[in-house]
Amino acid sequence: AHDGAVRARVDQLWKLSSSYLPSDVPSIQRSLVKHVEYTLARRRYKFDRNSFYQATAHSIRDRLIERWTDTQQFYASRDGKRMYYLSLEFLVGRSLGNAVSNLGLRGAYADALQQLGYDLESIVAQEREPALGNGGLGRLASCFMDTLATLNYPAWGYGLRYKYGMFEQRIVDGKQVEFPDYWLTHGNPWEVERLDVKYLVRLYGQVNNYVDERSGETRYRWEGGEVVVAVAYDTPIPGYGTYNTNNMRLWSSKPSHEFDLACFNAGNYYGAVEAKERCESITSVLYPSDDNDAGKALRLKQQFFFVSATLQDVLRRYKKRVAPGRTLKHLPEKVAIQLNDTHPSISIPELMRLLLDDELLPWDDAWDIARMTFGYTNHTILPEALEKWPVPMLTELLPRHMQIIYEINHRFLQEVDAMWPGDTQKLAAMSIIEESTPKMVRMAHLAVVGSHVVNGVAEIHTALVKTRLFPEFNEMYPGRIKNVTNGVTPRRWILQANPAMSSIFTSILGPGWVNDLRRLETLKPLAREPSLQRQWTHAKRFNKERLAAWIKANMNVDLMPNAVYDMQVKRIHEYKRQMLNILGIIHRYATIASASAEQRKSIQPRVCILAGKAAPGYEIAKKIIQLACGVAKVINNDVRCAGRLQVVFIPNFNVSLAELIIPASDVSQHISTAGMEASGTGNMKFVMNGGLIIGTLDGANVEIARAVGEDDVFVFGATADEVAALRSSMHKREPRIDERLARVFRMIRSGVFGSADNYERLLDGLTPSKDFYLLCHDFPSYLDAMDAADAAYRDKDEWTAKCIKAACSMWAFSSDRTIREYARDVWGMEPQPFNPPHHARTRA
Ligand code: T68
Repeated sequence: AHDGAVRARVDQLWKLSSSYLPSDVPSIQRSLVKHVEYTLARRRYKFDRNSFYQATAHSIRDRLIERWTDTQQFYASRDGKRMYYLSLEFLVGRSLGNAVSNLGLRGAYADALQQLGYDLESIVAQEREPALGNGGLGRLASCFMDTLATLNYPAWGYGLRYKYGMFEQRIVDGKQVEFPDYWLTHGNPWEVERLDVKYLVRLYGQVNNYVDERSGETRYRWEGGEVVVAVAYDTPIPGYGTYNTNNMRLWSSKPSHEFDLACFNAGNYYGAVEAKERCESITSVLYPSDDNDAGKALRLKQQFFFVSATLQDVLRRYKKRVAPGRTLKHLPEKVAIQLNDTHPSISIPELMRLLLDDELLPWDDAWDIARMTFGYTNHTILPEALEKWPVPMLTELLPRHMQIIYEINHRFLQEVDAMWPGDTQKLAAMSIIEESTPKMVRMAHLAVVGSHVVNGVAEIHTALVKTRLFPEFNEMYPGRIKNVTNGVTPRRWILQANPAMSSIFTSILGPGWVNDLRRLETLKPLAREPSLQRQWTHAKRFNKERLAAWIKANMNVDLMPNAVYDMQVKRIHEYKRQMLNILGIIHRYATIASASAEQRKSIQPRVCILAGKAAPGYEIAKKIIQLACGVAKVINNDVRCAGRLQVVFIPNFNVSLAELIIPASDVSQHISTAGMEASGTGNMKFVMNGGLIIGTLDGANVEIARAVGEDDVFVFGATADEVAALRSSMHKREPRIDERLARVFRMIRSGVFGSADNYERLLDGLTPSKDFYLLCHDFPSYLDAMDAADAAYRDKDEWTAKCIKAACSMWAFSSDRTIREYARDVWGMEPQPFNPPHHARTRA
């Protein structure tokens, strides 16, 4: 507590410094030069591009920090409800371009840099993106962070600061090879290390009990074991067109001091060093698997370490704000915690432990608080991706949590029995504990029981969650399972990724469309106007050339500019069916190869682009990449394909590449076996950027088709219900397959794309009686959909009109719509717009 005189002096100093940093061009330039000299300690006139990136980042960071600290102080003073988004992954992408754009300083920084000999875009491209996520789930978390700030919601993201993010993928001899991603090599100007914000996290140890003298009840204490320290690293998250700046807090593990000393005192030097390494290893690496590596002890440690530090931090903040009569019972009025999949679901027993053992609350009170605080988002119904932890592992690492889980389950099963007396099948199906050897804890069941809302991420997905994944839970807790369809932020995925298209929107509508995507609807009646069509076609051409230039520079392939750009970029998975795409490409190749030179002229030129990482242990997915590369090599070197067909597998797909690739697409493929892709978010990004989709009736495709009109989405394949029926009759399927597909198989088997031995396992899974992903079944209708797309593309004006109408129908897939729904239906939270005192505002 400062005395009044000190406060007054600080106020005075702050006012003297004329409030927020000025952002006119000369002031920005002064700040750049100052950062080169003082922050980077470089010679004043010796600027290289990377120093300039660093200096620009620091200059922007200063402008973020003042808004950020003031926003946080404002939230604290308002004492409204806050939301904490708990995610083991955040795929933030590059920050510099996002920050200049969200702060409305793109023009000023571009001018400032230009006069100093640099182009803003090339400076922005210097940044190495942190890859702290696998795919859609991690990117969704970052889209949500952008929207939460933009819509002025008081929300924080919590996650882990992995030293090694998602591996770097290189293609060596036509195969994926993984390289470590040490993304911190050149430092990270966006984070602030908070050495003073740290918590102790316990692992292992034992549970002791004692009798509480006041109440006479038996109480429990978790003691002993190892203690690790969690240190906070904070990153400001600016909103677009608002002063609100939120926080993303990532934890890093460090050894605890006491622990080291204990070992040293015992004279065990090597033991101390080893223990230190073990502590630091907790946050060393992101698990690069987007289903899940069941039973990896380090992954469970990561999850608990994350949750324990986060809940301590959340409770400390809650308790700091004393209001008359407020107790922990009121926690759910002030705090909402959203669990991004089950990965942080050990939060539920951890919050129970804190309330029971530290706060000494009765069980029922603790349970009501926990349940009303948590919401759980499910991102998959695939059985292999549902997290389960072996009871022996949990018991050893988190003995008190295991006890609490048993107690939760005991009480829950009593409820089940009351609802369905004597129904042992129901008990077995719903139990949080699976009675296998060893027994397993079903984290999804724990999350459903311990949350007040469970949500799926697209309508069809939520329907399947209700009917197939949790039917009994849905019956027992009617209304608890809700749908909140995913969305993506138009700031990154339209405004930043596609300046060419954005400037068309802004020139007609003004800048307001960026946070009110509904305004694009007014352009739909203009879709056939020649002047709009001309601008649109130019923008698409510009984006194709931008991508082609990158591919030329990085892969030395010359792409045809006048072709259909057809893309499938996402994690490699059997259910996503990149294989179906490749089989289709081979079929197209066969058609071209067997055509006469004259016939070939009438074939629509096409550039097929694939990209995506395979989990390092997922052999089939790696083979799919190998086949894609093999096919690309053959087709690109076959003169018969010249001017007709090219195939490129772009290595190391990440957020930055997505921003380059997506705006260049004419069509993209979202072709998962129906019922298997929870939502997909790439599908939304492609349509927003003026591409049409070829897809199955799966995930958000269904809703996109409804929004843009069924005629403008090329739909094919079995529906989710048909898939279920087809699978159950699989064993009696005839072995006959489509003749065109048989020809494709023969080509692969004859070694056209490299030794057939490489692909035997791939093809083996594709006989009709084993074809779990239904490639054989869907292949003919897939080709029909591709033909329909080709035919539609021939009428250029009509195609352009379709693209304009589709892109301008996408408002519901903005994460702004998604977050408003969560705020209303799950979090019960209101926006808290922060406006700095008038004298503090920047005049640009
Ligand atoms: C994706 N899930 C869904 N998981 O597949 C996609 N999993 O349909 C959906 O659009 C997206 O989530 C957002 O809802 C994932 O990306 C993972 O990355 C993952 C990571 C670790 C463990 C399990």
